Amino acid sequence: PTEPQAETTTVFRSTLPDIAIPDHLPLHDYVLERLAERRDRACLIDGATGETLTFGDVDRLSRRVAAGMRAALGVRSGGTVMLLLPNSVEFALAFLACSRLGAAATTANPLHTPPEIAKQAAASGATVVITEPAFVGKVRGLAGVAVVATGDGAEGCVSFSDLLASSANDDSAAAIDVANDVVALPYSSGTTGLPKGVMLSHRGLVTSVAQLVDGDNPNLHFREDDVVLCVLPMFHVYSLHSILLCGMRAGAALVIMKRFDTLRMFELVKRHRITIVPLVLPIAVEMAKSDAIDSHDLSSVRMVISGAAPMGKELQDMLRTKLPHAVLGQGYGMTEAGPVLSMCMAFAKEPLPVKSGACGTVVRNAELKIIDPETWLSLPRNQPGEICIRGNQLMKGYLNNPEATAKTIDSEGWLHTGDIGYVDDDDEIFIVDRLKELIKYKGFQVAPAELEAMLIAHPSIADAAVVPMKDDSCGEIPVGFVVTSGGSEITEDEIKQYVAKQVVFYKRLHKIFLVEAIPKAPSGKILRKDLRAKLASEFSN
Ligand code: 4UV
Repeated sequence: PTEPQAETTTVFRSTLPDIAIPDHLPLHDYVLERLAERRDRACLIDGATGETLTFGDVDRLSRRVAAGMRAALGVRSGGTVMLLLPNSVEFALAFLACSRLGAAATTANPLHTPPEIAKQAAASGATVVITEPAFVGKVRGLAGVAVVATGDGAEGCVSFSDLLASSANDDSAAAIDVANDVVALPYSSGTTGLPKGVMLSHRGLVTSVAQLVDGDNPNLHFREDDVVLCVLPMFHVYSLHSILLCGMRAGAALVIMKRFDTLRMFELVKRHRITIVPLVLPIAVEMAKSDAIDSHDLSSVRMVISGAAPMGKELQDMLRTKLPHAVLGQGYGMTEAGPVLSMCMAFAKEPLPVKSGACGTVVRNAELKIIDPETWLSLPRNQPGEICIRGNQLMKGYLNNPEATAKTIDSEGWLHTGDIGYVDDDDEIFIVDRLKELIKYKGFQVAPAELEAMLIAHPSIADAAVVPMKDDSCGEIPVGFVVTSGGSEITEDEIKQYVAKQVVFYKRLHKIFLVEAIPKAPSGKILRKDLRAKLASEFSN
């Protein structure tokens, strides 16, 4: 009985059969495949104005934007365009336009600071940035980059309305190599280090969308008569994929909200009879705690999806009592995984019962395994280990970083997520811990390496480490351990300010602990587990 179980790999698969995926189609053709029968149906609804674009409008206007970008800005197959936009109709049109041109859209949060934007623009090789007039000041100085501003435009910029009015010919449609051409280039730090460009190909995204919404019994059953709330930011892969692309493929209408506001959201649900609400933990917390939830008619909501960060059983149960008409469940995604690894089976056309706290069952046309992080040996059901996934939906790799790619996707094609979880007797996945350094603040990524480099660059700081601290409303908050240089009198507040000035709001350090030394392994690697344990015991409250 001491026999090693080496050669046997326990591979978990969806409980649904595999499906045929039309992965020969470029992404835009795939999501608009049934255009002819949906031309007059609502596709994008601007939540603020009620203005509605039909599928026909979206098709026509995205062609114009593509033609305009080609003619006025020289965007070609293989090029890169940065979308620095809040949720908007323009985001959707520009994304589809890039797809049509065979160009990659690299998405970024418009609240990023100018240095953060400049870094991504340069690393991604973007030659065009599309943004709102309010953010033009952040990108004016970028060398070799043309700026497009939405609305009436801004001085020195190409205006988005001019692209929309383009009469340029679009019959020069790009020949797209679906397996190789990158259509989306979101940035993610993955399991370690600094943010990197994640190359998602046409084939990868088509596969991932199909895994959710295609087939006779879709895992995520979006219908043509569904109205999906789009409040999660489209620049993050969760919303881009599971709201915009899945919604369009299924023929549902999207109600676009620029920024989250509980009351406004309840009003929009009522006005548009919204049926599907994808959210992240902090929105779920706000909803569940809001007194207004009881005085608004939310009975149209039939599905509430939570993802991007853990949602505990308690919150899930609380939300369930507030929204008795809705099915509640989780999706589990990771940018590099294409992005979706698993989805709640209660969302299927033929739903299955699920447990609170589970984050779904592995998607179809994919393989998932759980391994011992030390030995890489595969583990059986109910034993926690590192979650690995394999399939055509995975990223092609990190842009210009084969070394980081090889550390994430092994030679057998398995992507190592850095998440610790197990698969139970009913094939449901539970995430219990994170092996990787990544911090998730309200579902947003915070890369410790980025903040550590910034801290160490300060003349009064000798060493630093950044780790997550549990937080009820944000999920996790980044906190820093800092060793000051000899004789320095720098205060915790000064350190916090120094970082806050350079980064977007969600990367700010919430607490600083001045310490004598940062615990490190002989290799020099920060012992993050020790610091997390220290936080949990000594520094809590
Ligand atoms: O790379 P990323 O920022 O990616 C995401 C994507 C989430 C999605 C995408 C499509 C969906 O339909 C959906 O439901 C969710 O978050 O961060 C990846 C890491 O976030 C943690 C985990 O550590 C990933 O490696 N994470 C994501 N989803 C969950 C989660 C979850 N449901 N429970 C716990 N942790």
